[in-house]
Amino acid sequence: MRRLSLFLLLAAAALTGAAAGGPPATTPIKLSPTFYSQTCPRAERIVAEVVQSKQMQNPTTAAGVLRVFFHDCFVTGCDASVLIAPTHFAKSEKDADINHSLPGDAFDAVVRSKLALELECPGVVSCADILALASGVLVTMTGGPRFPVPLGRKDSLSSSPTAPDIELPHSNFTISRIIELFLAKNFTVQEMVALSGAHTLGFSHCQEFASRIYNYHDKAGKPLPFDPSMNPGYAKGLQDACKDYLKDPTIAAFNDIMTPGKFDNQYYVNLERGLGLLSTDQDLWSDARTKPFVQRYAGNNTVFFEDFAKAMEKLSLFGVKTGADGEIRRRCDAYNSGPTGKADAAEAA
Ligand code: HEM
Ligand SMILES: *[C@@H]1O[C@H](CO)[C@@H](O)[C@H](O)[C@H]1NC(C)=O
Ligand SMILES: *[C@@H]1O[C@H](CO)[C@@H](O)[C@H](O)[C@H]1NC(C)=O
Ligand SMILES: *[C@@H]1O[C@H](CO)[C@@H](O)[C@H](O)[C@H]1NC(C)=O
Ligand SMILES: CC(=O)N[C@H]1CO[C@H](CO)[C@@H](O)[C@@H]1O
Repeated sequence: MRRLSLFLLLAAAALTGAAAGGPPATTPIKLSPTFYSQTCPRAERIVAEVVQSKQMQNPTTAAGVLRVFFHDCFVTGCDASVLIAPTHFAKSEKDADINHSLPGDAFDAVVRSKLALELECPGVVSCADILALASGVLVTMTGGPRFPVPLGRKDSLSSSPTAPDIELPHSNFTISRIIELFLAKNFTVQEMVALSGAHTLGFSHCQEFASRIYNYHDKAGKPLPFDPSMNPGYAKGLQDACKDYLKDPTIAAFNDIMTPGKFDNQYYVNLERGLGLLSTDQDLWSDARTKPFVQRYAGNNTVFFEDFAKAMEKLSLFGVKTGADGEIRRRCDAYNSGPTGKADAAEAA
C-alpha cells in the first residue's frame, strides 16, 4: 500500500514536471487535450464508451452529469470536490442543501468510468478530468456541440459542506444576483446566458418553481393564479402535474417542455413564449441585460452552439488544480489519504 502511494507520488511528480530538471512545482502546468496521450492514450475513448452506454440505459444521465459538472466547477473549481462522499468523520459538498437533488446516475457514470480507467492505466486519470470528459461526450451525444476538453486537472484534497450553498445560483435568485455571481467568477452576462442553455436538458423538482404556480403574489402583494410571465396553459399544466408535490417531493417537470432530451436552442425559443420553468429561466427574457442574448440564441442554433462550446471550455478550466494542489484519486468518492482527507481532518475532529 505504502509502496503504491510512493509510486503514485513519483508518477505525479514526473507528470507535473516537479522532478529534478523540470520547472518548480509551483509553476502551473497548462492543461492540454493530449495530456494523457503517453500515459493513457485510450482515456477519452474509455470514458466515451462507458458514459454512452450509461446514457443509453438511462437517458437522464446526460443532464445529471452536466449539472454535477457545473456544480463541481463553480464550487472551488473543476476538481471533483463534488464527488467526495460524506463519511461518518467528515461532511462534504454532498451534504449541502443544494446537493440533495444531484442525480445518482451522474455519479454512477463517473464511478464506472473510473473503474474502467483504473484497469487500463491505474492512478493516472483524475476524476475531475473524467467529469469534464463525460460532460463533453454527453452534450455531443444528445445533439449539442463538440467542444475541446483540455486535460490534466488534479482532484481536490477537500470538499466543503457549506460552499455549494454560497457559490451556486438558486432558482429564487434575481437576475442581478445571478449576474453578480457569474461576474465574480469572471463569466460575462453573455456567457451566463449561453451556459443557462444547459437547461435544454433535464428536470426540475416542483419545489423549485412552486412559488410561481401556487399562492403567487405580485410585487404589490396582489394574489394572482400564477406568475403572469408564464404562458397560462403551461402554468395550469404545471399546477396539475405538481399538485401532490408536498407529499411526493420527487415529482419533477422537464426544463425544456418542447424537446426535453435534445440538446438544442429550444430552451431560448420557449422563453420568448413564457415557457421557462424556473423564474431564473423566464427572467432571462424579461431582463433587458439578458434578453438580447436570448433573442440571439433563439434565432440561431449555430450561434448558440458556438457560444455554449466556448463558455463550456472556459467553465472546464475554472479554478483547476495542478501539481501539488491536488492528487489523482484512486476512487472518485474518497481522498487517497483516507475518509477525511487532508484539509477536512481538522473540521471533522
Ligand atoms: C444560471 C443559474 C442557474 C440556476 C439558478 C440553476 C438552477 C437549477 C435548478 C433549481 C435545477 C433543478 C434541480 C432539481 O430540481 O433537481 C437545475 C437543473 C439543471 N441545471 Fe441548472 N441552474 C443554473 C445554471 C446552470 C448551468 C450553468 C448549467 C450547466 C452548464 C446547469 C445545468 C443544469 C442541468 C443539466 C439541470 C437538469 C438536471 C437533471 O435533470 O438531473 N444549470 N438548475
Ligand atoms: C431562496 O431559497 C433558499 C433555499 O430554499 C432559501 O433559504 C432562501 O431564503 C430563499 N431566498 C429568497 C430571496 O427567497
Ligand atoms: C476572464 O475571462 C476572460 C475572457 O474569457 C479571460 O481572457 C481572462 O483570462 C479571465 N481572467 C481570469 C482572471 O481568469
Ligand atoms: C446563424 O449563424 C451562423 C454563424 O454565425 C451563420 O453562418 C448563419 O448564416 C446564421 N443563420 C441564420 C439563419 O441566420
Ligand atoms: C447524489 C447524492 O450524493 N445525494 C446526496 C445528497 O445529500 C443527501 C442528504 O445528505 C444524501 O442522502 C444524498 O445521497
